Amino acid sequence: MTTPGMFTLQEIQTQPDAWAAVLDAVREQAQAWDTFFAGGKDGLTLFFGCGSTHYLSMTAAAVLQTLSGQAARGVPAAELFLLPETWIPAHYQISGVALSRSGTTTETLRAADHLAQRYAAQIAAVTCYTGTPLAERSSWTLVSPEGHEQSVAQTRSFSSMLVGCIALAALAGGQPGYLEKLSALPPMGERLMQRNQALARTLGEDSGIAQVFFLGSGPRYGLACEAMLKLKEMSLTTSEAYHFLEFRHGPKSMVDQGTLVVGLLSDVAREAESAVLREMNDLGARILVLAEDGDGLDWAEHLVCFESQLAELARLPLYLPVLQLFAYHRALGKGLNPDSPRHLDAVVKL
Ligand code: F1P
Repeated sequence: MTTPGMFTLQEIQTQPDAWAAVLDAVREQAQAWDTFFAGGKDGLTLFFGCGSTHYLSMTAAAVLQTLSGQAARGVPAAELFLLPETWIPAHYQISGVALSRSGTTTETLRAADHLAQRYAAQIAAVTCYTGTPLAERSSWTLVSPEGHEQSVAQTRSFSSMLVGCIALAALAGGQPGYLEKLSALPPMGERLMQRNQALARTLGEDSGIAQVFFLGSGPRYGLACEAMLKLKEMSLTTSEAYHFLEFRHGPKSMVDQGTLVVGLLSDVAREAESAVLREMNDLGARILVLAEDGDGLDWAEHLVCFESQLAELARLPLYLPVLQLFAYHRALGKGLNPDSPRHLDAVVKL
């Protein structure tokens, strides 16, 4: 017998195992990926996907560029075959990294074909299934072996593909030692969920929250978008994502007592980001902060601390589990089934 949300909860809770499994997969394939990244050195690497995997593409590109210095962008897959010249500069050697849980989304396959045919791009993929049409099109394929899911909304798949992308970026940046640091993530993810499950539930069941804004900058912007999508898909809640300082330029007019602002705080821009959150707090919003530690954040009503001691990019996956749990509890609180969101299919096939 299945109960509402059963699969989603199980997938969220088991994601640390999927992180460990994808790191093993990267270690096994490390040499093969060297050739992919060598090809992208003097060109532009385009990460692309749809929905969750588009948001992953933005974070993955930011991480690759930061760790390796190689130019990289995250792009919605359809843009690459509908409006390619708006994304692809002339005379650049293009490499493509297709991101797709299923490996069967039509737009992602078309984008891969278009890049290969029109731009002679080398194509790689990060996915959760073997033997897919996407894998057939890719000369390098990283499969997150435990990333597959029954639920429509991506949780374990997304975060495990993210761990895979960070590990690959570290290899591209000539930092193989980074993989050992990433190995610390699974137990940290477990602890984080244990410590914050009550908070996720309390916030999720709080019917005083009518709308949620997720703020994240740099590589955290894609994660803010993904958290926003999770809340929409599972719980049909009005939610939006912004870069931190963008929020002052208009969106803040939406803030009221029924607003929760979630800040995915960085180390590097922490002061400027905290100032935005404090301002929104003063305007009446409730605040949830996710940060490495609680220094200077005692004013925040809700705080999730990682205490990971990991480099900023290595700890990116830790932003996700508590926000996924929040979406899950909010869905259940509203009488919805987070396993099968309204109007959605697991894959969009055109
Ligand atoms: C991408 C995706 C999901 C979304 C939706 C449809 O699929 O857009 O992110 O939740 O249900 O598919 P994929 O290409 O990553 O398999």
